[in-house]
Amino acid sequence: MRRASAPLASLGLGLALVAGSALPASAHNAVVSTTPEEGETLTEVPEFFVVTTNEAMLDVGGEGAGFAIQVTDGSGLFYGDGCVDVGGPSMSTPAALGEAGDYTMAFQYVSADGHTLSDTLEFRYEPAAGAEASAGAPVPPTCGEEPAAASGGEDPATGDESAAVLGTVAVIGGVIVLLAVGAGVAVWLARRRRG
Ligand SMILES: [Cu+2]
Repeated sequence: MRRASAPLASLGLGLALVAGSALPASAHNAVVSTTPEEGETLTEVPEFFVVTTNEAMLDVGGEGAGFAIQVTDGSGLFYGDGCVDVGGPSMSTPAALGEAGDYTMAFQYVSADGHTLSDTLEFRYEPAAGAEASAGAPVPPTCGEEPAAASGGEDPATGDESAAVLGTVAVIGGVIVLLAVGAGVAVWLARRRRG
């Protein structure tokens, strides 16, 4: 009972901290490194394209909702499989590139404060002669689907509006709980360290 009360009190304090700081904008995650870097010339395709920020990204639900890395060539064709893996402060996607030329990497992530941020960077690809070029797709790839299935107009979207609203409410609630727990743990750890 005595042991449980410290974390619980910390959680309460965490909730209070979150409530008190919810209105003043907290700092956004800042990008600290990317693969490739802005303006870089790649001579071979890296294993992953990566964006790393200064703190953990907010992957509510653990499925990468709101996260994206899109690589396009000079003619607007998309490369890669559309899958994004979020881990702590970084997100990555398996890298693929086509012919030599100029490319753009656009990316979007959810900051620790719940805000969605995006940016783009330019890079160049100059592979050795004979390097294998991946095929580009005319539309952004969707993770888990074959690229550019430009056939039948069947739209698999089924969610109605109330489901979307409920989902939004659930996400906001989840964010608040996560922030509160995080702040509580931080306070608890700080107290432990001090004590
Ligand atoms: Cu923000």
